[in-house]
Amino acid sequence: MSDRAIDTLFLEERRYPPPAEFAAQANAQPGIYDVAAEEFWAREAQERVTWFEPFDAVLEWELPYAKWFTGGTLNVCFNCVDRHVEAGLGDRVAYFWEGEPEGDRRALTYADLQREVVRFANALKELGVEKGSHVALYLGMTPELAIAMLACTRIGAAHTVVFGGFSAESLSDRMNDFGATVLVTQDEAWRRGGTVPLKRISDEAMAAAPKVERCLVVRRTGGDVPMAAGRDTWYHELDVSDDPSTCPCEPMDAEDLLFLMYTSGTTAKPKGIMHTTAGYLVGVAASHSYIFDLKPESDVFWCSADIGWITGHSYIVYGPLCNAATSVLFEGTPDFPDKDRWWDVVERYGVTILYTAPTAIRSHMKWGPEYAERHDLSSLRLLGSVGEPINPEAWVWYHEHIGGGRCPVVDTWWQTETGMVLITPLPGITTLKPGSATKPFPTVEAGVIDEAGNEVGPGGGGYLVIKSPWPAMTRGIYGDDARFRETYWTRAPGLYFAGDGARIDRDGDFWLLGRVDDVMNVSGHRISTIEVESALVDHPNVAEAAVCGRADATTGQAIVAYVTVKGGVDPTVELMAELRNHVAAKIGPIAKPANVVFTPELPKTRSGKIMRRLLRDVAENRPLGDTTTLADPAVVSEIADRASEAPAED
Ligand code: 7RM
Repeated sequence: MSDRAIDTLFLEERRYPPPAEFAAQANAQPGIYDVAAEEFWAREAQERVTWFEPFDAVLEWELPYAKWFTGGTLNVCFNCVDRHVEAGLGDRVAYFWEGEPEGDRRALTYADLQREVVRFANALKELGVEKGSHVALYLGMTPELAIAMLACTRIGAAHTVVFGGFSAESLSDRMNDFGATVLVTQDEAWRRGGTVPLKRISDEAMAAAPKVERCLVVRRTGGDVPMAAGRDTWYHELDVSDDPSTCPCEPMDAEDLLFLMYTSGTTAKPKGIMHTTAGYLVGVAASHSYIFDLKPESDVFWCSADIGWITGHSYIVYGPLCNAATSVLFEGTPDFPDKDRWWDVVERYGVTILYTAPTAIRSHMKWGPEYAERHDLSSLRLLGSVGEPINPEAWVWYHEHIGGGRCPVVDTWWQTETGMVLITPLPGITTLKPGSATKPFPTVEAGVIDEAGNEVGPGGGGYLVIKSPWPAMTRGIYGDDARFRETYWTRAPGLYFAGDGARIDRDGDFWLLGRVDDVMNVSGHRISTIEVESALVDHPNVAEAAVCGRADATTGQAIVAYVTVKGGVDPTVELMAELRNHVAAKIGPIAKPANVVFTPELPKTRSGKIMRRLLRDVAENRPLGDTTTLADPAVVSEIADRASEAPAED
């Protein structure tokens, strides 16, 4: 491809070099990219983690399974809690917890956290949990969720956290696959002023999970819940000690199982992604420190994800606590009781680093900047994004309206399977481009390959692969070696296949194009759903857009755009035509949507990813498949009604 042809693929020309003051004080300095992988990670492992026994080897790599820091022993809870108290940091706040009901808030110092974790670990021991036990955790965003995770790691039990929005069937499926013997839950969770009956759902799940013998119930709302004698125990009724000497931290092998996180793949059965002790901890702590430029003594870090997802595990619990950070833990939602709730939280706690998702940013864009303007956000110094490709317009809005134009934005690409961020800017080093996750993290080798497995040059689209192991990489799918090899390691021999499309530009910066099944093929041209979505969101009347391809006899696929307009805008036929032309003007006539469907909401999973499979079903008039993972299943039938009314255009 000619240089000019390449450049026309990358329409985004805005550049944000690192501010000089930020660069001067940054944790990551340019030489960080020059260190060899094993040297880099050996140093990180020695400096960030306290070992009971030192490791013998940095890496043993037997594709597709890596072992890191073999021979070493350590304890995750000791590293995240006890050693900070021993180092005199007991008075530092670990979590500012903001409950959903206003005024319901708690600050937990590291000393508080140590006492709470010891008490919880002793409670788990009362219920028979021991080293090697498998414990399921089904709680909302309360301190007790983090405390329960740490309590498991303290005594050497492995956990799986099931997101509190999942159904009884999802919970029992996961508990059965994991072989959990103990479930920790809470009476109810608060949700937008109402309650979610977690214990009742747990009862239904336990009825279908015969291996679960005991259930520990944390009181949150005080709602009335039935307790099964012999099986269920109220946490607050157990009389157990919170003295650390009653519950020492169990020495664990570097490669002992730390947790499973279930994630959906292309089949109905979710995969239990395994993460182990040392590599995961070192990976999340190092990446958290460099990517978010964490200064533990002065920063207040807020990752708005739910702990029930990998983002919460790595960047609310394990990474920040290992680094002795102060974090915000928020139970509520962005628009309850009003749309400025987040900005109230930022102002109240003086949040300096905010890490959130494009879907949340687009909601705030839709509501308008006036909610943020009601609050003093001047404490912020760095912003992050994760979960989906971020549309350049959303990036720029975030940078301007939330970051006041002064905060670098780190767009971090990673997955449940990668455990830690793998493609990201380093603030203070990287020149930012809205919409690009920019460069592989130090020591990470990423590339883009074509169908035949050959490396694609600058500008070419292809499959994102990772070429060498990294410490926090998954150690496989629990109980399913064949599926692990098949899903991630067969596309190209020896390379980790992420399932995402990507392009690399002439500067070596990565542009993520969405899941590979989100790549459309229109008349032989590969067009990513995200490219068209970004063009639509670039239009002043558009709040949010989701795009999919539908089968077309002539062109292979035709583009269907589902669009949510901003408040006060009329979704007229004229606007439809205008949007189609806008996309054509931004990207080229080839990307012009064949249909535009206006809809008040887009169908999203509970973690905020747009469910394109459902949009395709609607676009192709298929019966709607499984909608149970949607945050709001009613949205999709409403969209189907509107789509059937929408005129198709040529
Ligand atoms: C952390 C997380 C993983 C999938 C991944 C991508 C998408 C995540 C970005 C992104 C573009 C990003 N884990 N994804 N981050 N796409 N830019 N910065 O989300 O397992 O739940 O999802 O999310 O498709 O494969 S996850």
